[in-house]
Amino acid sequence: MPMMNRMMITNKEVEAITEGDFKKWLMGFDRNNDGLISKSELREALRSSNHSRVRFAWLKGRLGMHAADLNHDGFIDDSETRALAEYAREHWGFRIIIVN
Ligand SMILES: [Ca+2]
Repeated sequence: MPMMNRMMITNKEVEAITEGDFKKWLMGFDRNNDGLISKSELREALRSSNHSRVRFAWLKGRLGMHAADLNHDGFIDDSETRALAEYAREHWGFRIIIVN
């Protein structure tokens, strides 16, 4: 399991996390250690986040993947985590500080 407590990612009582924290959390679900997040790995990350809005992990994962997978290869790579962080903030209620 990723080191980050699942509640940290969505609990509104808790301070927002940084983009770097989000990336670490996400990459904790890189089960085959290929440096990419697949659809199923993203789904698992969403399920673990335990947020009330994340009830349909399959669909939400699919939409998130669609939004963040900029080169359409079916994976989230290092350069696409920013797009996913922005998507997660807007659509999944994640509290992420994104510094431009
Ligand atoms: Ca992977």
